[in-house]
Amino acid sequence: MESDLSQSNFRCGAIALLGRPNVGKSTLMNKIVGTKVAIVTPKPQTTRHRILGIFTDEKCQLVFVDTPGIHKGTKQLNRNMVRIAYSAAQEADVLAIMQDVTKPLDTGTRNLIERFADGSLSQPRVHILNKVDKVNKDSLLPRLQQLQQIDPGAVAYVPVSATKGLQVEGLVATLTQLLPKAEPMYDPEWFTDQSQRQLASEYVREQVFLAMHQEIPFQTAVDIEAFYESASGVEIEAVILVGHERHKPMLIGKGGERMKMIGTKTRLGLEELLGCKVNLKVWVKVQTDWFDNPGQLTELGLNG
Ligand SMILES: Nc1nc2c(ncn2[C@@H]2O[C@H](COP(=O)(O)OP(=O)(O)OP(=O)(O)O)[C@@H](O)[C@H]2O)c(=O)[nH]1
Ligand SMILES: [Mg+2]
Repeated sequence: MESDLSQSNFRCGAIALLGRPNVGKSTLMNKIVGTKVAIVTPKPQTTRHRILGIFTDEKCQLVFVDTPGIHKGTKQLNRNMVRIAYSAAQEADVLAIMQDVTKPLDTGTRNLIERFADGSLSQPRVHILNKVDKVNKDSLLPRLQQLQQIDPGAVAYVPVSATKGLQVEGLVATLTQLLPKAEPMYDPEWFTDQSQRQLASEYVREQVFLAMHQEIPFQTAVDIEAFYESASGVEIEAVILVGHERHKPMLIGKGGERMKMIGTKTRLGLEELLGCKVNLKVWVKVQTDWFDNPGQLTELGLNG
């Protein structure tokens, strides 16, 4: 591969994955990269950071920039998340705008597309219609026509299934052609820019999102207080921050059962990711309204 990487036809660039929450941006990035670099849950607003997922082969290096779903929110955290998405779009070489075809093309999605298609950003736009495994093929044609009317200037409209991998190879080929001819930006062995510590924090948060309901996940953050290698593997100490006193017992569960489950599932996921034994300790701490406190958001790396 090394000799091929230095060929002048090699393409490399950044592709911003943009869209409403829950459309499958992180799922698609993980599928292409081949590793869970971004957490995925059935709940909206799962992604809070800008996360890189790097795919390299002999012809190209695609640097995906996964972003938080674009949504309306009054809390400082939500405003920061949306700002992260728009600034990732400005810096990318290609805009990949994703939607969920199992849901009608609603006003929020339409506004989002119009905002990117209004000429203020000059990069090529590719529309990705995700979750085609869940819909009848006949419903796709009217959807594509509707989309072409809203954004006739896009270079491609690609139906895919991120979970099943349908049309994903074709999408990668389309995106590659839109990237500049350039040398790789990252070591071909790398698949993300996140540290193992950041990944550990996200893996804990994923389990909190999966285990909890209503507003609790959205008002929860994870801080890794210690992460170090030991003779037996990796030692991790994580603190789950909850925004309200009443959330703490709910997260811990009867006799600590829920925390135990969150800890075990996180540990198993991290052991698979890191390829070694993980010793994980998790605590819960109340930090009132952290999601509206700029200082705390900065400390958690969530300041946008
Ligand atoms: N059936 C089906 N489900 C999918 C597909 N892609 C993603 N999903 C599901 O959609 C849900 C949301 O996926 P995510 O990848 O977290 O979505 P996201 O766009 O990153 O969401 P945010 O981070 O909240 O903006 C998860 O339950 C996924 O399993 C798909 O192709 N088909
Ligand atoms: Mg996501």
